[in-house]
Amino acid sequence: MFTGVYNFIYFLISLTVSHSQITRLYSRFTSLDKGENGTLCREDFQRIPELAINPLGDRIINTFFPEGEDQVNFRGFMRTLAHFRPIDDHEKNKDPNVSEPLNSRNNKLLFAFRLYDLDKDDKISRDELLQVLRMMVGVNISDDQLGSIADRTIQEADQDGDSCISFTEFIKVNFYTSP
Ligand SMILES: [Ca+2]
Ligand SMILES: [Ca+2]
Repeated sequence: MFTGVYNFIYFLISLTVSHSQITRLYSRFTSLDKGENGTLCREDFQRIPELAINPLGDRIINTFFPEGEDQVNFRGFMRTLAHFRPIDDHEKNKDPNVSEPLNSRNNKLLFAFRLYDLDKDDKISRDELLQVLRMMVGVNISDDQLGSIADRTIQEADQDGDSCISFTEFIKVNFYTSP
């Protein structure tokens, strides 16, 4: 059914948001801003059909909001969208004194990692992985099959034997490859 666990995971991540969706999101900022006060709230995002039907929609929406805040201004909106831009070729020759762009491979990986790491302990546990798998595949795959996908993924990624996937381990297994 799948060519491999990692391809499967990559497939899941690639489903979360496409570039064209983001472009449309960008142009919608002002039309979404029902209060016309220059900020968006969670309900504004939930009106976006692509996010409403996306199993990871709520998690993606949460990434727009700084801890404890329920409004995002245009600057914050753009900052989150920047993670989804294709990686620029100039990145290879970048000046090491300039801070890493948000759409660098590392930052994209970190962004993907955080979609999984719900309790923000910097590790993806089996439960967290299962939650994402379950949201994405819905009822098409049994709990047993999902469990064994999660187990195999963790087994292959886990290098320090804590049965969780750290960000370092996440990078090494190439969960997510930029298009
Ligand atoms: Ca975690
Ligand atoms: Ca580990």
